[in-house]
Amino acid sequence: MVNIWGGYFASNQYKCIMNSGYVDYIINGPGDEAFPQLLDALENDTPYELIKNLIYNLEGHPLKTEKAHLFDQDALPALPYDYLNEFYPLKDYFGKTFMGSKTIAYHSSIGCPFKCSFCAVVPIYEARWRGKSAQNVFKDIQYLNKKYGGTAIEFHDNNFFVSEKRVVEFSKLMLENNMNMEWWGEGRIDTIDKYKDDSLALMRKAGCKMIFFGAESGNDEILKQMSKGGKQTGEQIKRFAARMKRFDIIPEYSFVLGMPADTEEQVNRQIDADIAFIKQVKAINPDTEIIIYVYSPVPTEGSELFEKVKQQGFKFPEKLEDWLDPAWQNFDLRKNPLTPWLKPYMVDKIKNFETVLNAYYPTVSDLKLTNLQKKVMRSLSSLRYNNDIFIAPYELKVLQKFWLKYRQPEIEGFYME
Ligand code: B12
Ligand code: SF4
Repeated sequence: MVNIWGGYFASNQYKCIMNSGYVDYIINGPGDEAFPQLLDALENDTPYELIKNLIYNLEGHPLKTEKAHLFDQDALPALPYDYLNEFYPLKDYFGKTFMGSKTIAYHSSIGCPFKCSFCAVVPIYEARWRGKSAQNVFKDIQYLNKKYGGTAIEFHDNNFFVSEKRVVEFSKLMLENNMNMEWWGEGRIDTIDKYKDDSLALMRKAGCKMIFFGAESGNDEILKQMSKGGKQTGEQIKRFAARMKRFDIIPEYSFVLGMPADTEEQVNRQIDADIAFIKQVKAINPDTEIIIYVYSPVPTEGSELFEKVKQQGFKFPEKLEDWLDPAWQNFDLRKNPLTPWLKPYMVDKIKNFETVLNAYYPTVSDLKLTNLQKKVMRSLSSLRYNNDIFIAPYELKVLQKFWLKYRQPEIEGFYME
């Protein structure tokens, strides 16, 4: 039997996978061409060594072939929704979310033109991005709406908003055709902060309800280390939250806490500073949704950040089996990494703050939360939130787990019915 793996984990952690002896080939990044080409080569016993986006072992060492160009997304054949529907009824995948009763998941572009030094997308796409035209995105959405009843959209692109022109064209098409659908996507603060006011107003009118942004940190030095700086600053993050409020678009800000620093005290101080910063953002625009990640390194070889991470003694598992260890699984879920600079009391502090924050400001994306539940949680957590008492919030944790069954959108996606 031949074993072929693909996806972000396989592409980024290829060394231990290829050394494990369980896997013969990895499709490194996009598999749309590489995978069928590899299957052809294996079936017909022809050479596979020149197939792009492939990893295989040569004399016991993993070898990566050249990366393929990202192909023109408009040149791809139309997605075979009707065919898919015969086997996997699409209606089963259109869940009820806070945006609409039947939410479509849609990928309108691949890659990302940026190189944030903590991001798993960078080693795969190497700062390249290609998107479908606004017209083709719209055509698919309209088809899914008319034929299958889709009423809202989650754009799963790494960066839906790279081109203002494309977003504006898409918004115009949605409006001109009275689509009346709400949508969500992921973007960058520094990119969208350059959008014209008219574009933002148009997007909102065309259904743009919430945008996920990597705010990451309020500290400009850290933003620089993450390769976000120069363009994104703490001041801009706050200003932009206020700007989004003006246009009634909910900014969903994701933060990465627990970055390496030279001393334990500095790491701890930065966590406190990030917590204080998040509270400032919330004070500016209380509707801002906050997502908290704990920094889990990805192998962005050559970046200043990854060098620092290695210097501080961090190492990925050398054996594939080690990834099955619950501690490494937690690492992969960005919740409790095994980074040498982060002490257990710091992880507790981050998680406790998250518990209090989610009680005081529950996500709007969890439809099942009742007003009564929100009110109770808010009053129970207000003393803690307002006085920075985050230690041991067991009463909130128990209620979130058993009464609210609180759902964190970053782990399980938006609440769906
Ligand atoms: C949607 C999504 C989610 C949804 C998933 C919903 C669902 N039911 O599927 C939710 C919100 C639940 C989610 C959760 C998480 N996610 Co997520 N998610 C995504 C997102 C936005 C899209 C993934 C997707 O569907 N892509 C569509 C497919 C077709 O594209 P693709 O995966 O790139 O696949 C191509 C190739 O890789 C290859 N390929 C892929 N698989 C295979 C398999 C084989 C055999 C072959 C040959 C080829 C192949 O071919 C495909 C076509 O070219 C990506 C970012 C992105 N835009 O890619 C992040 C992303 C995958 N998620 C990520 C993370 C970190 C998480 C969380 C850990 C976050 C958290 N703290 O909780 C959790 C993990 C949850 C879990 N239990 O595992 C990271 C992964 C980083 C990594 N592995 O190093 C990403 C890349 C985001 C990021 N920039 O950091 N996620
Ligand atoms: S902008 Fe987002 S997707 Fe792009 S490299 Fe940075 S973190 Fe990754």
